[in-house]
Amino acid sequence: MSAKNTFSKPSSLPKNTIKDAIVRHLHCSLGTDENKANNHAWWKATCASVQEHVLEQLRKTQKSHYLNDTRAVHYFSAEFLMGRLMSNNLHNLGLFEQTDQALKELGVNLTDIMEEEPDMALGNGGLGRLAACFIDSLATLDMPAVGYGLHYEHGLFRQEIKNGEQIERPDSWRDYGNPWEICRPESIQEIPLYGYVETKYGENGEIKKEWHPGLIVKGLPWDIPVVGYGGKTVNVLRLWQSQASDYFNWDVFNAGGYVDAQKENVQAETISKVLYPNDETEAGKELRLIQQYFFSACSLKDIIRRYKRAHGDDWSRFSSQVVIQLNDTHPAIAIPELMRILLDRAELNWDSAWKICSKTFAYTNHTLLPEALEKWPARMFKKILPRHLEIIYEINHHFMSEVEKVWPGDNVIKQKLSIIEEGNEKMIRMGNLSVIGSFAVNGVAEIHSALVKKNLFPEFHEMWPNKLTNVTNGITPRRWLKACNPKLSALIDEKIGNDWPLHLEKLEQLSQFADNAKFQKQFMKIKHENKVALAKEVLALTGIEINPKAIFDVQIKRLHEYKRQHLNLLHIMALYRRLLENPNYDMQPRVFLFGAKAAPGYKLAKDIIYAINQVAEKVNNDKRVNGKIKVVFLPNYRVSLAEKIIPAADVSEQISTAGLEASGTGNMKLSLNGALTVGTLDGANIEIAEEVGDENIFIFGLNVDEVHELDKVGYNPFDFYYNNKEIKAVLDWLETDYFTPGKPGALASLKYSLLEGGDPYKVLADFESYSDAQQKADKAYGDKSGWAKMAILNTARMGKFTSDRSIKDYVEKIWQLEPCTVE
Ligand code: 26Q
Repeated sequence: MSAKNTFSKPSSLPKNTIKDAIVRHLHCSLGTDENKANNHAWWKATCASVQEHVLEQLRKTQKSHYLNDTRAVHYFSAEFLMGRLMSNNLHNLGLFEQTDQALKELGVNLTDIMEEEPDMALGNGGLGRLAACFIDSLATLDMPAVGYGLHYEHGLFRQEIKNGEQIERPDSWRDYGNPWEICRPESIQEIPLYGYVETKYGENGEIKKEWHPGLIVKGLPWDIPVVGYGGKTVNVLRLWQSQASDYFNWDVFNAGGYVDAQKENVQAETISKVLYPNDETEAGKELRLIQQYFFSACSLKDIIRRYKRAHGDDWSRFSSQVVIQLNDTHPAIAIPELMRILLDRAELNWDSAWKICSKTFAYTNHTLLPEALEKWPARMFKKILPRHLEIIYEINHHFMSEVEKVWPGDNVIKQKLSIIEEGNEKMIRMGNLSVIGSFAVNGVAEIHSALVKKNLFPEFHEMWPNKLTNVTNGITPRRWLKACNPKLSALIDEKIGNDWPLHLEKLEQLSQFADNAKFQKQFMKIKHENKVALAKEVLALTGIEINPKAIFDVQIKRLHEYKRQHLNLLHIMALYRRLLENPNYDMQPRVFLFGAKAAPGYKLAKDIIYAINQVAEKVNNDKRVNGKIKVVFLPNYRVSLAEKIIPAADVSEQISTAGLEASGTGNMKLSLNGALTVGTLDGANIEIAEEVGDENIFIFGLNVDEVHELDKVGYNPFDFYYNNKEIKAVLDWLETDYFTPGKPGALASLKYSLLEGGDPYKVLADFESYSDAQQKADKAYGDKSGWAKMAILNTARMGKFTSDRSIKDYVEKIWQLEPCTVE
């Protein structure tokens, strides 16, 4: 690949121009003036001025892609967790300092007005944020790319904590308008749903299928410009909003399909109303499948319209111009949808259609958890997408003949590889469909991809040894270092120059200063200042005072048993107990910070949040603790909060049961900002350990093979309960009313899940090793210079984890794109 991207100096404008533009928008777009404007108005006026530059580059980019007839990647994702855009856009355009200065002269503080921007929280967690980092890198590397997804009216719920418990409130990120997005009514698409399939015979006796939908909905696209670093390429993220269609199919009405559709009570507008949390209860499932089809179908139509504009009805070049990356199986329905268009609309024969289709899609897997692999009841497909069900059966039929050639007569293997799961209720396995319909399949970290080959899809790997591959995840250093940690960024600029955001491997040059006492002081002074800033934020958000000299130990991620926030909590309780038993117990003061949303229907996850808050209440107010432990649960964890926590972290908790966290990406962000990882040999932690060196990370616990071995011999959590006094004491403590005065047993579900419940995530098996690793971290922090050296080496050795590297890997191994430069 020839994606040479030399650092081009970001554009710069005289600050008067910026100042004038902001004032002009204040007057002409917002109808206010400098004296009346509040922070919100200043924010909007600043957005509008920035957007002028963005749109100029967007136009040039689109022209350049069109004139060069470029091959492009289309990143299909049900989630894009973009966060706020102002700071990122300013940095990527190279306009941050000048805008800061211009606003200062107007008496306005840029940091304050950036707080006005609501997060675009159109995602659950890692998978959605990965999509956001990837589109940043694609634009930065001048790759022709479009992100496609859903324009949810409500993003992930807003979390409030009341009496220690999580309450979900609607997230209304667009209540006062989103200044970054552009509505494109000229590109509306119409999407069919429900109804029935008619079989017809053509003139030559050939069979033809015609789908008579029962409902047609409109897809209205909203474009969000994605500015690459350096401000040259501006790609788009196109998000679809559903609307009722005025179009009415009278045929179907007469055939009774309308009533059918009404009975389903699917109001077109509800399709893009809410983002589903990642637990998914049976009740809401149907709408989720419709969401998936809706955005996949809109996006495919959009791609085909653009392709036809350049190539007419000649399908022969489609797969050389278009590659579609499926972010998990959520958009996998795009595979039968493209087949439907090629067969029923373009009237290609099966083999020609399949050839195109199977050269167009590639699929990224993000999980090995069996309960997280998507399956849909065949009867639901029949109702909503009757033609797609037929096509899926036919894809499966063709595929089964391939299997027969490799394993003649082997019905066990056929059952395993079939797209259809037989049983009481026939199910469609979206993972199998995705592997069969894609030319490449990747996991998201080395260990995860190895397990995909070995445990998840071993027979597919045997059939197609080159299809399964690895692309290790990455994060954009523009948002996750340059923008969120300006002081450290300035120090790095001073030491090694300012092109590291484009060439993150250059951070390695910092390692020459790792032993330098002066640099250590500078590095740790910045960490301290970031901790002071976070302490202020924590006080404002929770009323809890924390000591910036204490170790800031953070665990920030979705709440899930496999991520083991409860392992962290049990250890905190153990420390508390040690302090009560021995007031002179030797430990560095430590602040344990948690940020996590639990899926609304995930009872035990909510119980863990409650337990953290109840333990916090007790520990924080116990004089005997003498300030040595503080526990803080920060409500409503989201991208913008992560940007405040990460620069202030000393310790990063990455403590999933080995084999269960596909990659993790928070682990990369924290280490990049100089936090030391306490972690298991899981996901990308393994590669982080390889990069930073074993002496700069605290690894503990069972590895993947040992977890597997323990399962084979039979894991009994009671062995650990009875053989480790501390484990027994803290678990029994949970059952008393010590942490929940007047409410004994309020935390008992946690103990139950770890004992009678079988402790499926091996919390007790890893407890002792975890406690030892924490003790090592505690000792290490006592040596100020030693700690500084380790922290510096973490930052210096994170170069591999830039999402630019991930994107270059995708480009080389899968997408085969060429960069297209923009003037
Ligand atoms: C599925 C069905 C119905 C409703 C929701 C969902 C759903 C939604 C989101 C299922 C899963 C997700 C998100 C998964 C996710 O974030 N996975 C994470 O992906 C990261 C990026 O690759 C990895 O780093 C994490 O290890 C992985 O957990």
